[in-house]
Amino acid sequence: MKSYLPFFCSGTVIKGFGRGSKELGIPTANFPEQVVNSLPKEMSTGVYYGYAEVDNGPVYKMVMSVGWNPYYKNEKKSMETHIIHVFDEDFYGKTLKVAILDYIRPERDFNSLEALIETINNDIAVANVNLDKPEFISFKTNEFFSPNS
Ligand code: ADP
Ligand code: RBF
Ligand code: MG
Repeated sequence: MKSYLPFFCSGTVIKGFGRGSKELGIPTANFPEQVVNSLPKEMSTGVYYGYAEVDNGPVYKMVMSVGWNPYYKNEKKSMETHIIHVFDEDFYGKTLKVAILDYIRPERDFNSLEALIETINNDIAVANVNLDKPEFISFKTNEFFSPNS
C-alpha cells in the first residue's frame, strides 16, 4: 500500500460533468471541490479502489478516478467514485463515504471512448478480485462506516 493509504473521506454527492457516464454503464458519483482539495498532497492522480457507503446503506466495493481525465481534458481536478453495485435510484445530495485502499494505474488518454470503457471495466475487475483479499476485506467493517450497515 502507498504510504498515504488507506485514506478515508466523505462528502455530499454533487452533479458531475454530465457526460452520460451512466448511459455507458459506469455512473460516477462526484465529490465537491473541498473534498478533492482535502486529498494528501503526495497522492498521485490516477485510478484507485476501496469501499464506499451511501448514507447508512451497505458497504460496497468501489473504483475511483482522481485527476483531470486526460481523455476529456478537464480543467478542474475531480474525484469520481463508481460503486460496484446496481442502485435503483440516483443519490445526489446524499453523503458518500469512501475508504481509498490501493492504487491501480495513472490516468491515461485514449484513442476512442470504447478503449476508455474497456480499460475502466478492467479496473473494475481488478478491484473486484483484490478487495476480497484479507488485507482489504477487513476495511468493510471498519468503524469509519456506519456500525449497523
Ligand atoms: P454526473 O455527471 O452528474 O456525475 P453520472 O452519469 O456520472 O452523472 O452519474 C452519477 C450519478 O449516478 C451519481 O451521482 C449517483 O447519484 C448515480 N449512481 C447510480 N448508480 C451508481 C453507482 N453504481 N455508482 C456511482 N453513482 C451511481
Ligand atoms: N478518464 C480518463 O480520461 N482517463 C482515464 O484513464 C480514466 N480512468 C478511469 C477509471 C475509472 C475506474 C473511472 C470510474 C473513471 C475513469 N476516467 C478516466 C474518468 C472517465 O473519463 C469519466 O468517468 C467519464 O465520465 C466516463 O464517460
Ligand atoms: Mg460522474
